[in-house]
Amino acid sequence: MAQRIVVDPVTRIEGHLRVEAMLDDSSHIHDAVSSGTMWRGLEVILQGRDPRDAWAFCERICGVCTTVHALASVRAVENSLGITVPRNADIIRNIMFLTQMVQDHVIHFYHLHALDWVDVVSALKANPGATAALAQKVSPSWPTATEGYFKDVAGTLSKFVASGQLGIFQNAYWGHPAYKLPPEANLMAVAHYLEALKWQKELVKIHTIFGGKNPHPNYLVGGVASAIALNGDNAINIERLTMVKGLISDAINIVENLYIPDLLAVASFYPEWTKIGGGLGNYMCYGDLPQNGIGDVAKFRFPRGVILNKNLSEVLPVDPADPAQIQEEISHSWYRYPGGKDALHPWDGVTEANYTGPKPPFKQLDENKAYSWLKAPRWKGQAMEVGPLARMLMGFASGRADYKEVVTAALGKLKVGPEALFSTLGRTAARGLESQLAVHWLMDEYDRLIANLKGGDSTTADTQFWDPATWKPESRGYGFTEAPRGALGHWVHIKDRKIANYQIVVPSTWNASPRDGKGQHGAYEAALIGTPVADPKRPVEILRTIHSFDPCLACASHVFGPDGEKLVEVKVR
Ligand code: NFE
Ligand code: MG
Repeated sequence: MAQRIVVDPVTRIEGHLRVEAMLDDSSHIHDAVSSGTMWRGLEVILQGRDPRDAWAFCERICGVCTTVHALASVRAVENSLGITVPRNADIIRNIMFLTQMVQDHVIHFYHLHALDWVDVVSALKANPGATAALAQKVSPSWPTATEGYFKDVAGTLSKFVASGQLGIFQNAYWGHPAYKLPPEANLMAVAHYLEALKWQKELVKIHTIFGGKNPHPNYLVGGVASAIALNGDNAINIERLTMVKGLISDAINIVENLYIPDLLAVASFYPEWTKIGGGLGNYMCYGDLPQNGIGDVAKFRFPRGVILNKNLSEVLPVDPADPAQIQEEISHSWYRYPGGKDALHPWDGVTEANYTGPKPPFKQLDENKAYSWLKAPRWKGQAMEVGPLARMLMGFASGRADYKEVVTAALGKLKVGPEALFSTLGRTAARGLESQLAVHWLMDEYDRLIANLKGGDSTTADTQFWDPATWKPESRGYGFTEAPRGALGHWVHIKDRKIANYQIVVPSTWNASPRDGKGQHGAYEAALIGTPVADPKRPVEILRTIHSFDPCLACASHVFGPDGEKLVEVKVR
């Protein structure tokens, strides 16, 4: 029967997202609405401040992508002021960036997304001996694959369930027929969920070494806030760097022997999800991981570009500084632009709230009017998907052998062709394959750092333009990165040594964007269309596709209600 399903809030994400899905008579989604339901106004807070401080404010947009806003911010200010950072600073930033990416992807897979595919309650029916045999087959190099170990995990789990306090496993559609894993695979996944949870806090010690803390490590305009003296006692020395190397080795072990085997094992039970959830078919990357300075885009390990209509034979160029390329539209957003304009490049961007939605509590949004706190970013007027799938496709389409190798190996193991990438499962797999590349690049960056230090260069910052007296009266700049969820850009306009305007366009804003003036859907909305929903009261299918993007609405709207009021009407788990 035709009906409208509301999921609000979508959980196991960061921030506040509401999704409305319209079902047709055959219970397929024929249209969808993605709405960011909170507002903060960070871009407004930045106006009038010292541009050297902007990173510290921006970084606190989010506790999930804990460093990327600082990175984009210092790059924007450096671009504006004409600062080139020393080689060590580029490398240390790359190390901090990759550390965050790998941690975030592992957390997403095990802790935010796996429970869409893994039925925790079914794990109670597993035979621990059979689970150990399965685990030995799936990941032969992982040490915990014993009967006794799985018996213990099952015991802990049944105590949770018996007490009625599922804690972190509360609230999901347990027992839903869409869960396809046998009990043993479910138990294995639950055990690895707990192991990954313990490990993820270790990796980010790399941030505490180079940036003093995590989350939100320290950054610096002109370089990094890490003094290095290999044989000293009062700076980062060889003992600390050796610890970094150990943490990277552990990360390689986790990604190769736990994450990737689990990902492929789970994926093999859900082949139908390689045909669902593809969506826009347009992909965009700004690129990152400079090997020869931020200006040498051709040498980035994450390539820049746009792919249109799934056409992998052509990668189009992207220029974040070109007002004709990147614009944010507001025809379906709760904002106002001066002069009634509908689209602005971020250098001229304006953040002025204009709520015109229904008075809460309300039943449904009207997609023909404004319906989100997210703007609608567009590339040359087109909606784009950003993120791990976009990056893997960009590497593949750019002819990069390293990308082709991991993609081809995974497709071979799952016995599917490249078209399977354009799907919900393709998006989820891309995140794992990207982690496989990223974790080895992390070790490469570490080796580059050591080589550079041993070559006698220990400079980590260039402070010649630190003093505002050296700045031009007015300048503009942009900074970018490939955040875990995709292309992230910051644009700054500096005037009289202060921030005159600051605009942030975030990956989840691209992906979760509302419709634009031409009625084009954002990536979430487009990906939901065509999805069959077996039970409208328990729409696990909606969660699978939305979670495959790894939403972060805290980033996306960089904003929340002045009274923290909830705009919630219907609660679906
Ligand atoms: Ni808050 Fe973020 C990432 C940024 S949003 S998580 O990754 O930038 O998409
Ligand atoms: Mg913004």
